[in-house]
Amino acid sequence: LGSVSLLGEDNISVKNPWFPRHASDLDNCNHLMTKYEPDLDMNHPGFADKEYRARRKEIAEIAFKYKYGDPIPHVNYTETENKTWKSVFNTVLELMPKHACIEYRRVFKLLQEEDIFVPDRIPQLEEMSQFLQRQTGFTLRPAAGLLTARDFLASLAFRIFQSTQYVRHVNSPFHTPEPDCIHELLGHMPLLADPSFAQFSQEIGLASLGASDAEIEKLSTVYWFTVEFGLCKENGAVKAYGAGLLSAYGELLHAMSDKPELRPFEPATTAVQPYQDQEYQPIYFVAESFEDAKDKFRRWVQSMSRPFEVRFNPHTGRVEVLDTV
Ligand code: TIH
Ligand code: FE2
Repeated sequence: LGSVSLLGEDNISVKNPWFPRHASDLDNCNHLMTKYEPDLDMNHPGFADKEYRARRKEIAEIAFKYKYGDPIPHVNYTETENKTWKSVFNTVLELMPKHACIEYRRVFKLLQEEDIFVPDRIPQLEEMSQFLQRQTGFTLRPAAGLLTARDFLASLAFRIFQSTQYVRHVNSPFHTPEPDCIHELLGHMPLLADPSFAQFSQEIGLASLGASDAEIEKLSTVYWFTVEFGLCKENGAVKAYGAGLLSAYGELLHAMSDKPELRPFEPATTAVQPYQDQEYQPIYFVAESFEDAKDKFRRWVQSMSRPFEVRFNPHTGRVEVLDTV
């Protein structure tokens, strides 16, 4: 008999599960989910478009070759891709003053002042990564597509956001069921440049390291209803901060109409709310503020079963593990 280790429900060692301890370990955290790939999903607008599929492959190659520390390679976006960006960008410009939270609006303006957000061209991930680094220490790394929740959440622990770099199909500019760089750039980037939101994102990431499969499911549900589709209160009104709303004109208007149900954000119940990603959400959760969401989230994370605590050491860039049992 060899050494005996304690195994959890998913057969990984409970006391010593592998998870990334440093940003360079994320080179091993880019497993893809294939459910929405244009090659495999007959409903994808790019399914019958050979040229689109070839373009997706070309851009995905960048992510497959990418290693920690590399600058993110430049993509020469085509006229069609830039046109798609422009139409989404213009709808955001139009809807943002009324519906986006103040944190989003503040950074959006900054990005315009720095000429990173302009109507005529898609920002490059590398320039965006450098911008974020100056604001909150977040950086980007290119992702080939939708990642597993475990890999995606793990990167957040290091203030790294794995971002797609390809563009949605020109025939569906205002909503896509899979992430694309327009969603990442217009939806996620402004909030990742907000200090309080950046902290919240990192804490979801830290909570995911070494968590069980069941807990990863709960954390990704919380992520879904906050970072992707969250609403928050602002001077008595309801505003959007979720990236999936801010990058999708149709869903933003749906969220702001009287059709969906709005519930208060409460991690324990939000975490078990079933969700789908094919159509607009029937339910949204409303946070009092980022600070309040963070407080509630922290208290809830304490109830997780992980037999250790983790902490990010910003001086070394390493995650330290503290035994609690
Ligand atoms: N539905 C969003 C959009 O069209 O921009 C993209 C996604 C958000 C969450 C998952 S995919
Ligand atoms: Fe997203």
